[in-house]
Amino acid sequence: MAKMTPSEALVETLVAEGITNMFGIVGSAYMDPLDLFPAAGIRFISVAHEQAAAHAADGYARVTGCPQTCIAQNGPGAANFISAITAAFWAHSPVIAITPETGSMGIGTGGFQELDQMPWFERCTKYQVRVNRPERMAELARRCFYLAKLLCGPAQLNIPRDFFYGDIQCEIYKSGDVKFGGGTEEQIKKAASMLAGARHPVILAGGGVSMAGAIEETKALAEFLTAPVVNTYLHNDTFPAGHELAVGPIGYCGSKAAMRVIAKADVILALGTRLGPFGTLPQYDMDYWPKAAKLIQVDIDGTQLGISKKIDLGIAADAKECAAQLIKALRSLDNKRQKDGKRLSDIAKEKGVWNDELNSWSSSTNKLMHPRRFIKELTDAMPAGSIVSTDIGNNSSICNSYLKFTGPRQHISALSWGNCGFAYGAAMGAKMGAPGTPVFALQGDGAYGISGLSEVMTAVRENIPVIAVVFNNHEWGAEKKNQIDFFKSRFVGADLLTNPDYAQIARDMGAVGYKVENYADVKDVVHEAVKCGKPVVINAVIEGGEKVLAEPFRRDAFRPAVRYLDKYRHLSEV
Ligand SMILES: Cc1ncc(C[n+]2csc(CCOP(=O)(O)OP(=O)(O)O)c2C)c(N)n1
Ligand SMILES: [Mg+2]
Repeated sequence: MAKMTPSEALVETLVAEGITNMFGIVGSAYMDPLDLFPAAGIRFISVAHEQAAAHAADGYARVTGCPQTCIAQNGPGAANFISAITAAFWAHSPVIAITPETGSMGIGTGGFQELDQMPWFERCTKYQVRVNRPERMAELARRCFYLAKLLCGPAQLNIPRDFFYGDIQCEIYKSGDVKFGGGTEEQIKKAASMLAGARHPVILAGGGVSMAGAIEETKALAEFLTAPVVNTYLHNDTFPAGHELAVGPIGYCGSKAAMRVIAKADVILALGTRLGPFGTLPQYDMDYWPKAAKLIQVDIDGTQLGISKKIDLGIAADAKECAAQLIKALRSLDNKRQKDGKRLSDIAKEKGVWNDELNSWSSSTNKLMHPRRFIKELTDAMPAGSIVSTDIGNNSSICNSYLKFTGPRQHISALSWGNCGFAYGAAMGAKMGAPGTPVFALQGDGAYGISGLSEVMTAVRENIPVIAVVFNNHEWGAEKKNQIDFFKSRFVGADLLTNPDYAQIARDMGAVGYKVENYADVKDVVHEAVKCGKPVVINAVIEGGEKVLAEPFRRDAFRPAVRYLDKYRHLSEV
C-alpha cells in the first residue's frame, strides 16, 4: 500500500496494464490524471472527434490483442464514443472507455454536461462500473481490464470527476491473465467422429480463429481432413488466402467459390464464430447455406451457441485449444489418412471459375475508373502482409471479394455494427499497434466525411502514417443502390455531387495527397504511399451509379413500396 491520489492510482493502473497510448480529446473533467500521462509514459493521442478515439483504441486492440483505452469529457464527449464502442462490442474487442462524469455532488441536478452515462453504455459494453469511492479507483480500473479480457469486449470505467482528488492508500498491480480452455472429452470425441465420417467437411473460420492465434491448428485440421476453409463475413484474415484449401469469404460481396463449396458440405465446423445472421444471408442470388449439413459450432462465448443456426454440437471453447484437441483426436482415430486429391481438384476448379468471373468483372477499360478494376489494381498493389481497415459502403464491400491476407489480425472491419465512418479511426489505432506494417483505410466518400477527413489532421499532428483510399463516386452508393432497385431511381439524399479534391485538402492539412484517375497510376501511387512514411490520402475518382454498384446490402429486408394516399400514389410500386 502506498499513499497516492486517485488520479495517480488510475494512471499507475494503466501503466501496470501496459497502456502506452490513450486516445481522446482534452477535457476539464479529467485534467488531473491527464497531467500525469507524460511522466507515466502514456502518449495522449488528441483526435478530432471522440468517435475516432474509440475506433482507434479498437483498431489498436484488434491488431495487438491487448486491451486499449480512450477517454473523453463527461456528457457530449462520452456520448460521442457510443457508436464506436458498439462497433468494438460486436467485434469482441477489448476497449476500455474511460468516462469521467459530473461530480458526485451534482449528479441528477442538471448541471453542466450532465449525462446519465451508465445506461448509455449499458448495451454496448460487456462490463461497466461507476467508481463509487475514490479509494476504489485502482481496483475498479483493474476490474475493467480483467473483464474486457475475460468477456472479450468493451468495458466502461465511469468516474465522477471529483473522485480524481484526495489522498488514498492503494496497491497497484496488473489484472490476471485470462486463458480459455477447450471442449470436454466427450464433445471432442463427438466432433472428431462427425468430421472423420464426413463426405464433404468444411471449416468455417471465424474471427475467433484470428483472435486466438489458431491459424496453424486450423491449417493442420484442414490438411488432415482435406477440408476447404471458408472465412466468415469480413474476416478474410482467418486463413491464409494463398493456401490450397482457402476458398475465401462467404457473406455480402464475398467469394462465390466459398459459397459453392460450403453449399456442398455435409458437416461444417464453424470455428471461433457466433455465426452472425447477416453473414450467412443468400448472396448473388445463391441460397448457399447447406440446411441439411450437420453443424458443429465452437465459440468462446457459450451464450452465442445456436443463436442463429440450429446446431448439432455446440462447444464453448477457445478456437485454438479446441482445434488442437480436434486434430489430436482425429489423428488417434485414423493416423493414415491421405490427402483427398479429388476434393483438392474440385476446390481448385471452383476457385478458378470464380477468379475468372471476378477478373471478367474487373477488366473494364472505361476512362472514368470502374470501381472493380480500380479495386483490383489497388489490392494487387498492396504489399503482402498489409493491414487493411474497411468501412461500410458499396465499394468497401466490393473489396470483400478482392482482399487477401497472409495472416491473422490484418482485416480490421466495421463488422456487424456496419457504421459508416469506421475505417480511418480504426486504421490509426492499427498503425500504432503495428508501426512497421503498411496500414490502409478503405472508405467511400460519404463515410470519409463522417469520420475520416477531419481525422487526417490527427494523423498529421500525431505522425500516424496511415494510407487512406477514398472511393470518390460522388454518392452514398450503397443507399443509392436501394433507391435504384426498390424506388425506381428516385434519389433522395443519395448524391454527393460537389465533392472537393480530397488529395488537395489532405495536402492543405499537411498530409500527402494523390488524385488517381487512371488505372495505370494505381500501382505507382500505392508504392509511393507505402514508401513515403507519412499520412497519405488517395482520392480515387471512380464511376458510380446503376451500371457499377454491387447488389444491395439488404435485399432480404425490402418490400415493394405501397402508398394509399392520393398524394403519394404515384410513388407506389404495387
Ligand atoms: C453511421 C451510418 N450512417 C448511415 C449508414 C447507412 N449507410 C450504409 S452504406 C451508406 C452509403 C455509404 O456511402 P459511401 O461511404 O460514399 O460509400 P459507397 O457506397 O458510395 O461506396 C450509408 C449512408 C450507416 N451504415 N452508418
Ligand atoms: Mg460514395
